[in-house]
Amino acid sequence: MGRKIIITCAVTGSIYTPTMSPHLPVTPAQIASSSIDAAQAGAAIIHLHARAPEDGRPSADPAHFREFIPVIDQASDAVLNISTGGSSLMRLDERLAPARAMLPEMCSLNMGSMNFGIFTLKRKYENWQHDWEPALLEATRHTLFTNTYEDIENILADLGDHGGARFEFECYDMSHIETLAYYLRQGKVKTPLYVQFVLGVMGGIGASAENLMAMKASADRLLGDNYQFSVLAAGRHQIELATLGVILGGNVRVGLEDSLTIPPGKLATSNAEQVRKIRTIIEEMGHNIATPEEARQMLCLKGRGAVNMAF
Ligand code: KMH
Ligand code: ZN
Repeated sequence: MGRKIIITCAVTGSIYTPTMSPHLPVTPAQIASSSIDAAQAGAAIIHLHARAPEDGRPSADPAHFREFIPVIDQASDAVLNISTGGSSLMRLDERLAPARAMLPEMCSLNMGSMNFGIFTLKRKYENWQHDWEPALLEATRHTLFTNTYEDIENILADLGDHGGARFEFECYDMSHIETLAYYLRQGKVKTPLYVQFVLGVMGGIGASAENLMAMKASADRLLGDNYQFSVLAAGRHQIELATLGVILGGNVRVGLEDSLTIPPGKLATSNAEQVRKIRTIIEEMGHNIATPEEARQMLCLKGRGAVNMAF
């Protein structure tokens, strides 16, 4: 018998920039329609960042989220998962503002401070649409993505205990699973934990099958039966490592936030195209995709009725 597998689609993020793909959604209308299309294609969870409408730079301004959240909410019953990572260059209070206002069913929680190097993407492009693009990429050479213990605890208390959100625990390396296990032992996190194994970000663990299997073995040892997992591989290994994630018993995350391409090495023309690709693989393996309602049950989410969509 097949399993129910949750597809998350992360539609825009803060890594890639408008010059890199004409298909990256950056305006509120594009983010809304791309999210709705991804949900229709089979994504039960939409992971959301915002961008400034005038030039597409990463934004955590709640006003920018407000321009697309109600549109997605009207057209789809997908779980809306709000990033608390924002961009590695934002201050923590900026990063948290949209989730604090919206009190979503789910939000991301990055499990450690790290280098988050996207400066190497610069060398592939020459004619930038906006000056902020190469400047933002270069800035990651000398900045840290800060997620201290205190930051993590504040997010757990504020958005989790108070706001009722469950978390996509973003683990970029084995050490982040150790940190999550510490909070499990302390009784500070609710089960089932939803662990996102993040591979392929420069500064975190590399995108390889061996590394994914090592992450899974580590989580099995440290978290036991208390967790479910999903796999995200940044860059061109996105689909193949998501496929391995399915084989290993997990769920998947795709989307243009993490990879602009689709096998065999072409630019993906939409988020929905990546969702359809992984959905086909899941179904060919004899599994089913989870609906948003099934994802809510699997992850014990509070339900969309408890979200402040009119924030
Ligand atoms: N793009 C992922 C590698 C977040 O939003 O909190 C990281 C991410 C972080 O999704
Ligand atoms: Zn994100």
